[in-house]
Amino acid sequence: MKKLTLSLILLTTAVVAQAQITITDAWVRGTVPMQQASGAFMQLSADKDTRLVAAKSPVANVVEIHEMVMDNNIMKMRQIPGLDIVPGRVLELKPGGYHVMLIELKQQLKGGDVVPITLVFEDTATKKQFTQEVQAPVTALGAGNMPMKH
Ligand SMILES: [Cu+2]
Repeated sequence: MKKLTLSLILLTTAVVAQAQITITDAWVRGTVPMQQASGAFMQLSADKDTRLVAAKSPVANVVEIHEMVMDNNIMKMRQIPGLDIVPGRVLELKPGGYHVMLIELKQQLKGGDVVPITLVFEDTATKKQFTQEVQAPVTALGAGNMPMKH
């Protein structure tokens, strides 16, 4: 099965160019010492139907894609297998909505730090996976509602 998938990928890469992904306004919420998890947020757009299927970062052992859902009037978050990016529309990852969850943090995330995040995408048509890295600055705790400093 794996062999078949691989040859299929090789076959399609030759004729189809990879989608262009634009990532803007990426940021990570700062943490207090010993905090286990945090969220990363950004805006994603693509010139072809693409799916965000995974993410990784050197600051966390586990990275998941999450959504927020109402469960008995309580906002909860849960893992989802992926997020579709439709050309011409911006997919927004924001507090209270979709986010990239950094779990089992290896270090405290402080304001001014920059967190590299590797996003794994899948071309919806070809099923070909590719990665793109984004450097997400850490927003200090409590600074979320403040205007940007220059
Ligand atoms: Cu989450």
